[in-house]
Amino acid sequence: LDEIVAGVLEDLAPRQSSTPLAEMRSRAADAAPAIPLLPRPAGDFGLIAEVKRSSPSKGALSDIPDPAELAAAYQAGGAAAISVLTEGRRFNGSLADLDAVRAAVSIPVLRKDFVVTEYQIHEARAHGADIVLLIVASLSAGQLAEFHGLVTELGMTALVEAHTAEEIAAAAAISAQLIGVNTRNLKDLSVDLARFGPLSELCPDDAVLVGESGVRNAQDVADYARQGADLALVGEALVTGGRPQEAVGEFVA
Ligand code: IGP
Repeated sequence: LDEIVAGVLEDLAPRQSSTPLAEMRSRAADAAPAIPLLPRPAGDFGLIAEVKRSSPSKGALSDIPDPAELAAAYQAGGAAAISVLTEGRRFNGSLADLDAVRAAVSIPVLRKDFVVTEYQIHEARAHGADIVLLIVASLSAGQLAEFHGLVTELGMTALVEAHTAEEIAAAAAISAQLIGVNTRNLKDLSVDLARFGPLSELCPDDAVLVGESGVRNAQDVADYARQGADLALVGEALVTGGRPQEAVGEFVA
């Protein structure tokens, strides 16, 4: 994680020198208002469908559709929101992908990146993001509280991602409304959906819960739902399955 964050900061430097923070702040303030994901309709299970080109565990995903077309298919299939990877080095994502997806859909869009500076939050909003991922494991308690406050202040929703009981306690401490439990082990990249249930029980009762990673099919989505998830975040299976619209429909049925 430290290595990924170092790369993220290196890639950020040239952007920040061409568009300084003050300018990015004003672009964020001028952007069309964020589209709310919350509250979710009661009893309605939702899918956050991800645009993903590559991953550290699988490498480049082959024959992936154009991000705008993929996102439009997700929306047509009934996705609750679209996640777009913008991290460049490991995931081969970009802000251009975020722009393309934003232009293609009217549902909430999540900027999925390793957010470690205030700048990236203004940048997300300036590029039309409605939701920003905050990964507890990559932030201090002070940064988590500060960034969560800024995301909220800009009218966006924070998806606070946790992997462990300690990280869920940190999410609860800032009263996160949307908590993602990532069932991928960050050290060995293995996925175990059964990690969701025990961790979800530690979350505040009023938080909306997202099961993240490892979904291969509708049964896996049902597995997250059975364990108490309100939403599932699905990348690879939708990107590589060849029928994104139909798959989203099947996964939320
Ligand atoms: C999607 P999958 O196994 O469906 O492709 O996983 C998503 O959970 C994964 O991309 C993810 C991620 C992250 C990526 C979850 N948390 C943090 C980068 C950073």
